[in-house]
Formats: sequence, structure tokens, C-alpha cells
Amino acid sequence: MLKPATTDIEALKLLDERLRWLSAWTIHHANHIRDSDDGLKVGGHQASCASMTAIMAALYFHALGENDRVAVKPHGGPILHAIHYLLGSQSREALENFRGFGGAQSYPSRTKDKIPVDFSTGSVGLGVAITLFASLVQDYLTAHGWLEDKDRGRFVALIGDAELDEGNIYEAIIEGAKHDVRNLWWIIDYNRQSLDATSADRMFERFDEIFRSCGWRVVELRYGQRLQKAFGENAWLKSWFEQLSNAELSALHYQGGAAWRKRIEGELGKKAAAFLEAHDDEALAKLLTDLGGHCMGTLVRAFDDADDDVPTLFIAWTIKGFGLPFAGHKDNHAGLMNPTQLAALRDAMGVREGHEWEPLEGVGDNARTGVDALLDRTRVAREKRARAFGSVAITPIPAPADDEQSTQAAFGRILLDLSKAGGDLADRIVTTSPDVTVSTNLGAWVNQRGLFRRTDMPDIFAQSKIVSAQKWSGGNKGQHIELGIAESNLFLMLAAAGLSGDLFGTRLFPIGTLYDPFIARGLDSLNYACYQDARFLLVATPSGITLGPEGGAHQSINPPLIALGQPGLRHYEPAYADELAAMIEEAFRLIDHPAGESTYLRLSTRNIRQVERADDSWREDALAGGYWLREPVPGSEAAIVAMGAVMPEALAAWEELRGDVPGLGLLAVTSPDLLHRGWTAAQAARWQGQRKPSHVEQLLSRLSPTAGLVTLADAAPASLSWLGGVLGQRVAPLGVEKFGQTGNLADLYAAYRLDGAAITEAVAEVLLQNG
Ligand SMILES: Cc1ncc(C[n+]2csc(CCOP(=O)(O)OP(=O)(O)O)c2C)c(N)n1
Ligand SMILES: [Mg+2]
Repeated sequence: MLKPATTDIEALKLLDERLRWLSAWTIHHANHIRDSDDGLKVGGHQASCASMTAIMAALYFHALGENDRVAVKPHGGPILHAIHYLLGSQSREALENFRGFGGAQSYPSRTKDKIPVDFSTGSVGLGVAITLFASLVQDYLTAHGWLEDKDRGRFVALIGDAELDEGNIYEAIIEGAKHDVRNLWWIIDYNRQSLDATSADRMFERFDEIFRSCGWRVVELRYGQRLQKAFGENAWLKSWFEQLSNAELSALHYQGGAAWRKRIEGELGKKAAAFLEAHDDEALAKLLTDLGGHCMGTLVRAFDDADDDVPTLFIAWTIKGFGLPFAGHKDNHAGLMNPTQLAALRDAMGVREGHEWEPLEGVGDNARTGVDALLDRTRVAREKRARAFGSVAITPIPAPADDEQSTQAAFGRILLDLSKAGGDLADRIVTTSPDVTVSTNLGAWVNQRGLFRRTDMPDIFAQSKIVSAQKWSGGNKGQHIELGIAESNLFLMLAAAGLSGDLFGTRLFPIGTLYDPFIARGLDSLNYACYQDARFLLVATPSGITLGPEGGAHQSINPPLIALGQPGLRHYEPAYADELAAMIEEAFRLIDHPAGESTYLRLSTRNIRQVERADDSWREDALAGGYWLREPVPGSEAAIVAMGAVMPEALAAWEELRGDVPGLGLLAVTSPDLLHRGWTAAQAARWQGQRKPSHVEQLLSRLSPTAGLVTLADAAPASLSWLGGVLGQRVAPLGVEKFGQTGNLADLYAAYRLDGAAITEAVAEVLLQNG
């Protein structure tokens, strides 16, 4: 790689200053200048930005190639906007509306910001780790022949040092080591301050050890060139400096030159006299704050030197709030300059009052050509990449034909059949699972399609002729990415693979499997995937107390409620295999549709007798969230409403009660989530003059307005009890409200009131209330 000319370093320094000014000004404008109607604090993080403007200038205006993708630490968002403002791809209007409705977002957002944002960030740690999985996806696409070498890039995470406390980062690097991930740069803004305080000194020497042992190269950028030179000439100064704690250093950075002098004089006496003599207070402060992360020469050289694909951790020492009046103050995380301080900064940076938004204000005429040339040469995308949708034909998915089957087994069969039938869709499916591939019935698919490995991995057991149902060899055409047991990694893997159309222009159909209760373990990562509009199919199985003897700790209760509250994720809970097949087909369609979303299937290991269908009329309603499995007589006074694996109990109760309760209906709910969304959407539409009732209103209006509903789910009863609010019908909700335990189904259903007796009692209850 060409070494940049010296003038480039000067131009980069000027751009660093521009970023420091523009990010501080954008936040100041939003807080102190823009009108506020509601008196709410707007906020923003001037100190977090000032800490890494040099790093981002060196990265964006020098190091990044056109295919490189970056996750910017959430509180550095304003710098990213300033960069695009300088590049002409962000508008002044959006900056003036920072944190306002429709303006530049507080934290970089793929979907809401107008500038190209490669990865959204906000929940610290997740933006870091997703870059690792995106790099794995890049390797996957290359291995499968979908990405040319010229389109490959590097994945960069800009990380706040306190983010390193998030455990998901370590889960990710362990997984990355197993998969030999490459092309990663993780750059730590090592300002040694978090939100609350300065960071613990004891972790100082640990992070590099942790990363090295996972196969990373660690590059520490501790001192800038000037400070390094001074330390070279004065070894005593270096050893004194290095024994200061984080808190002491930060305090001195905040207090400035006079405090440094007093401290050095007091502790080093005569030894330091000549050195102190040669520096006035300002020069002293300037020298001792010349840390690696603020020194353009140091940054540029470090980035130039890392020109291979070895995953690299840069620890760039910085000062939080560098160059601002609260630099180094432990309370500066959300600190905002007041107007007087801002005016002083403006003057110091050569910005004329009234010209604050001028992109290159303060850059002298002589320097301008160099700065303009650097901006022109900057290779990062100015525009968002058009999202690639509609590229794959979704073929019909037939349902397995067995008379009795579980939805989990049917899922395995459907994937096996898809694999055998072959075709574009099957080739684009990539499956992944955190060590529950076999127990979620993905084994047969993996036998067919193989594990993904960049280098061939023989199946030693098969070679040794040891009998096993799992024939797992790995190679670069494999389609299953096996993960260790870390559910957060599963969701980040799904997020990265679910963005492959956006990041690489090639649509994948990612399917992840895990046990339903363990969704909670990776919940924030799941939310993070949905927030970015990644598209995937999540298959959670087994679920509920229907697991029986398998026991309490594996029995999920609240995931349907989680799904009810999770945007971007559609919950389906099938009872029968044909419903499941229709849902999988729909999920694939939603993955490849501009207005689609991800799908969560909640499946069960319970074998149940399949129902006879006269025709396909159930299908459309099932995909919309529910259908009448047994039609009520119009105006009926009661219905059983059931979801998923408990359908046999609901059907049996319906059979038993229909003589006594004429017109009794049985509503099969396939998605409380969709029914609820449809209901609220129709309400909102009514206020805009549209009168079409929602699907759930249409279903329930077949009953009398005073009808009673007995709802039944192997889940928290609140998943369905809200149905009573739709038309004001009475509800007796049955479901699971206490932690599960082991037992056979009959005992468990009796204990948790999911059996026929409970349904009968509940129907009696609602009818009695009517009387
Ligand atoms: C998961 C999560 N927990 C808590 C927060 C609130 N939070 C935002 S920034 C921050 C500390 C950040 O410190 P650091 O990563 O060192 O960034 P700096 O601002 O110092 O660059 C915290 C706790 C968050 N955004 N995400
Ligand atoms: Mg920090």
C-alpha cells in the first residue's frame, strides 16, 4: 500500500478538526439552538465524539476501501454524519434536525438514517460482534461462488472501551476463532472512561491477552509520535507516566498543564527540572495528551501496516472529550458545553460566528486543495446500496403426509425434501444452530448439505466406519454453520446472514434453530437483528410444557408474549404439518420481499393426529393469524380458541361439548401476533376513514357480541386473553402461569389446566356468566 504523502497527514489533521467541530456543533445546535416545544433534554455525547474524531478521520479519509463495512460505536454517530456531510452525502437539514423526528438519528441506524450505515448500533457490544459474523458471511458467499474477490472487503468495528465489558464480544471471538475469521479490524477508542466513571485499572493488560489467545493480532497505539520521542529522550518520564492510574491520568488531562507541572515537580524533583523548563504549561499539556489515538501519523501508519487479512485489534489510547473543556473529566459522558464554552471552542478552532455549518470553515486557502483532494479520493460509498429483493423464486412447499406427526419432525422433513428437490431456493438456504442441530431435527438436512468450513473437514466417524445417523463432513460448499452454545451468536449470525442482500447484493435464506426457552438468552441480539431489518427464519423448538418428561427448565412460557411485542418478527405457531409448510413458504417469501420481515416458528415435539381438510380454504386465514377449524353457528354464544400443540385437547373438548353447547366453534389461532397487529392497524385506519374490519374482528364477529371465549395455549395465557378486548366478548383464559415441571402429558395438562376437564369448566363458566 502506498504511504500517504506528508500533505495528506496535514489534510487528515484538518479533517479531524472539522469532525471534532461539526460533531460538537451538531449536538450543541440540537440542545441549545433548535426550538424545543416539550422541554425534553435532547442530549448527545460531545466527549465520546471528540475522543475518536482522529481515528475516524484516518479510517474514513485514508484507510477504508470501497467494500469495507463499519460498525460505529453508538455515541460516535454524529461523527459519521459529519463525515458524510463533508463528503456531500448528508444534508445540513438532517444535521440541524439531529435527534429530531426524521433527522439524523442519535445512534447510527441502517434503516432510518439517509446516509449509508453498514450496521446499526445502540446496544453496546452488538455492533462489534456483528462485524465478525458479517465477515463469516462474506467467506461463505465467496466459497459458494456468489462474491468475487474484487468485491470483498474488511469489517471494521469502532468500539468504546467500556463496550469490552459486554460478554457477547467474547462469545463472538471464541466462535470466530473456530471458524478462522479474517478481515476484521476492531479499533478500541481507549479513553479509559465509561458512562459512570474511569475504567478499572486491573483490566489493563488483559484485553490484549484475551484477543491474542483467540488468534488476533493486537496493535497498541499508546503514544503519539511527539510523546514517544519525549519518552525516548526521558525514560524516567515514561516510567512515571505509566504508573499513573486511569483516574489519575484522566484528572490530570482535565486539570491541564499547571497540574501536570506541579505533580511532576513534586514527585520527580530535580530530575525533571530541565524538561519542565523547556515546556510552558500549554506545551506540557499538549505533549502529555499526545496519545496514539489522537496522533494522525501514528494512526495512518498502523492502518497501513495492517495490510493482510489477520483479524486485528487496535487499542488506540485516547482522552474522552479531547480538545473540549471537559476533556478527561470523569463525569463528561453526557456532558454538554454551555454556550460560553462553545463560543470559546469556536474561536479557538477558527470558525466564524454565523458560519458554523460551513463544511470546511477554518481550513485556510493553502490547505484547501489538499483537503478537497482527500475528500474526492475517499472511497466509502456516498449512497445507500439499493436493497436486493425479489431475486429468488419461492417454490411451493409440500407438507409431509404422515397421519400423525409433530411440527418439529415435520420441519426436519420439509427441509430434507427441499434439499432433495434442489433448486435455487434450496441452494440459498443457510442453516445455523447453537449446538442443537440434531435435537431440532436439522440433522437430515445437514447430512445432505454438509457443514460449512473454509477448509475441508472430514467426517472421522464415517471414515472409521462407525455407525451414526449424522454424516457430517465440512467443506466450503456446506450450507450449515454450526455454532457453539451461545444464543446471542445465533442471532448475530442470523442478523449478518439476513443482511447479506444488503451488504453483498446476494440474498440468502438463513434459518436458525434453537430451543424456545433459550430465545431469552439472546433476546437483545434478536431485537438487534430485527432493528436492522435483517431477514431470516427462526425455528424455536421444542416449546412449552408439552415437552413433558424433558422437564421444567426447558419449558418455555413467555416467548409468544415476547413475539407480540417484537417489531420485525412474525410469530407463527402451527398445530399441523400443512400449516407449517404454508408458514415456511410464507417465511421465505417474507425474507425476499421489500415489505417483508423475519419469522419465528414455535414448534413442538408432540405427535398429533393431523386433521382432514376438505379444501385449501383454511390456508389464507391461517397465514393471516387464525381460522375456524370448526365453524361456529352464526351468533353462537361460545367458542374454544386454541393455539399450537394443545389442539387435540381443544378438538376433543369441542366434540364433547358441541351437543350441550349448540353452535360451539373452535378457532385455531396460528399467530396472536398477526391478529393483534391487524386489529390495531384497522383501528388506526378507521380514524383515517377506512372501514375494513381486521381479520380477528371478522373471525370473532361470527359469534354473538356477548359470546364467551375459552382460550387455550401452551404458553402464558395473556398470549390469547386479549382477544376479549376486540369485540368485548368475555374470556376464560387457560394457559401456563407457573414454572413447568416434569411429568407425562396427562398429568401436566391436568396440573396446569390445559386438559379437557379445564376446558369444559371454562366453557361452563363463560356460559353461566352469560345467563
Ligand atoms: C447494552 C447497553 N447497556 C448500556 C448502555 C448505556 N451506555 C451507553 S454508552 C455507555 C458507556 C460507554 O462507554 P464507552 O464504551 O467507553 O464509550 P465512550 O463514550 O467512552 O467512548 C453505556 C453504559 C448501552 N448503550 N447499551
Ligand atoms: Mg470509554
